[in-house]
Amino acid sequence: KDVIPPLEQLMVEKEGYLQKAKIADGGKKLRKNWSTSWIVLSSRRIEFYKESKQQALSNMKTGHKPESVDLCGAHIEWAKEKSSRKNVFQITTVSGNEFLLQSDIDFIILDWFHAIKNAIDRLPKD
Ligand code: I3P
Repeated sequence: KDVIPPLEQLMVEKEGYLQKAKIADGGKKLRKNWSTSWIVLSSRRIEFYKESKQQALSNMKTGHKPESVDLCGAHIEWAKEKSSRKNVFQITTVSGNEFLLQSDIDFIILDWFHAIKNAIDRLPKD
């Protein structure tokens, strides 16, 4: 166990706070529940932390794991019709998990959209 992933998978490309709602798990619809999440994008995955960055870092030492999303084969698209909020996009994973991400601040959500889209486009589709 404790396999160390390749270095490029450990490289953080972007991190920050966004509003997040998971709306499906394995294709099964979930009740929408928005909350603030600290989000870490690396080349092939996104990690969603429920806590602040500081809290998440201290929890890591105790083996606490964030929700981790494999971006291989994932889709990203704007999802205006999925929320009454502005600036919402959706990530759908191969495993059928669906996440909405949102910020009221236009440049923040645009930066995230392009960063995640670029990461997905660089990955093999399967
Ligand atoms: C939901 C909550 C969400 C809202 C969602 C509501 O109600 O108000 O914030 O999504 O709308 O159903 P509840 O807390 O009772 O589950 P938005 O903020 O994204 O609009 P929806 O059902 O139209 O998705």
